[in-house]
Amino acid sequence: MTFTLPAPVDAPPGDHVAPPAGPGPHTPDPIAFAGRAAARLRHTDATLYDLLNREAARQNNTLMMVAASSVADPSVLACGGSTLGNLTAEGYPGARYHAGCGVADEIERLAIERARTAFGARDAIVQPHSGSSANLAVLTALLSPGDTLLGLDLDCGGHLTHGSPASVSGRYYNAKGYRLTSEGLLDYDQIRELALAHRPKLIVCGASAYPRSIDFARFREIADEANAYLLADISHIAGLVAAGLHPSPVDHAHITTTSTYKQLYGPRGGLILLGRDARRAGPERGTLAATMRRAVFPFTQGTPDLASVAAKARALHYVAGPEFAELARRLADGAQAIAGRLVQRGMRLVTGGTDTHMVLIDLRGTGLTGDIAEEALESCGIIVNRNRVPGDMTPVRTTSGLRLGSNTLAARGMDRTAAAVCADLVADVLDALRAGAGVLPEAARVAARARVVELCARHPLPGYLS
Ligand code: DSN
Repeated sequence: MTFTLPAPVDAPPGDHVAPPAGPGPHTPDPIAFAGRAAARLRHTDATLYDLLNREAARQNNTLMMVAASSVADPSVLACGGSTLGNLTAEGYPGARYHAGCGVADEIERLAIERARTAFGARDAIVQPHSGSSANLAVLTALLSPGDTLLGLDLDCGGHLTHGSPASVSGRYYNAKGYRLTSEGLLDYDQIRELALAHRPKLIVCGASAYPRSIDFARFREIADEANAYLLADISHIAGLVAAGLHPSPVDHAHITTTSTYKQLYGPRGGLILLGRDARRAGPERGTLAATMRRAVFPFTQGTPDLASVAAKARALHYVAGPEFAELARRLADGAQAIAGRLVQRGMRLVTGGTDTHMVLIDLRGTGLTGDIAEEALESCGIIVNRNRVPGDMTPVRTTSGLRLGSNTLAARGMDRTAAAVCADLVADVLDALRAGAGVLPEAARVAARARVVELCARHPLPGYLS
């Protein structure tokens, strides 16, 4: 099957047929049916219902401190479970390959407009199923198999899609990696040297485990000098960027990507954003923005998940509003408080602290490994993830570090003081684990669990219980 180039998103609307009727007496409420659906599920599939219930309880009764996670407002999840999930619609607004997409077109245009507003972007593509899908679309659009890309090594905090041999990004392309200084910081001189030596077609900046600010302007200087495209993956810091608490890459990078479920408190999904380079010529035909649209559909994805697009629209509306600025401030303050308290408690942190939501504990020299520490914390209801730290020689499933984040704590309304209490809890468990030579004494586990339950009760997940 061949496809014609989808029309640009900003093409004049009108090439779709309006839906025959608006809401009427036989129109199901797009969201309220969820309550009836829950009852239906309970009666027809009690096994699954119970599992979903257990997961809801687990989330409310544990301290989620995984830096890559957050908690979406229930209205975001409801959009994701709306009737839009029934719609099949390839293509873009005004240029679909199926009938019946008039309302979906309006919703996708709304999501695009909200993404542009939230990030000050000239263009946005809201269909990627995830941050990884967004990155792979960019890679496949800009590189041919065998072309060179330069990204942060996975064991220095890079992402699988930035050139890891475990992913398409490192298997199909000639991936070169840059590393960190001995203090765990990006080394822009080294990145420049590697860029000039290897002449990559694409440089990727952004990270999954890097707690400090990234100088996107410096990356663009290097990319321009090496005649490379620059991709900024801001999946971890998108909320801080939107709130102005971290410099934005949108007008520095040729293309910016992000997942939507971390700091945007949205559904699982991804975005592609374009700034000042949106209208420049792409590598083949049309603008860079048009190239990216084709890269998502039809090159790497088929039908979009339009319910997820609606959920992104909902989350992005919140991101652009005043409450989000407070939330972002709280999550940045919370991470500072966690880092400060952990240092006071004698823990070594990668880079000594944080500029973001993320804190990386270096467990080397403590006698503990990341996997043992992660498991002990989970047994107390504190959810973190084991993570390699720069220079880590342990296997990926063992690791010498822990990665913590403040996104969900902030959403639960926790201020600096409450975040420091969470850090104390982590430190108490790790101290007890060390004292027990890698086995957490039961009394310590019970005491920590009780404090977690009490904290969670005081700071319930927002909007889920009432
Ligand atoms: N990129 C993975 C992480 O940072 O944990 C999942 O989002």
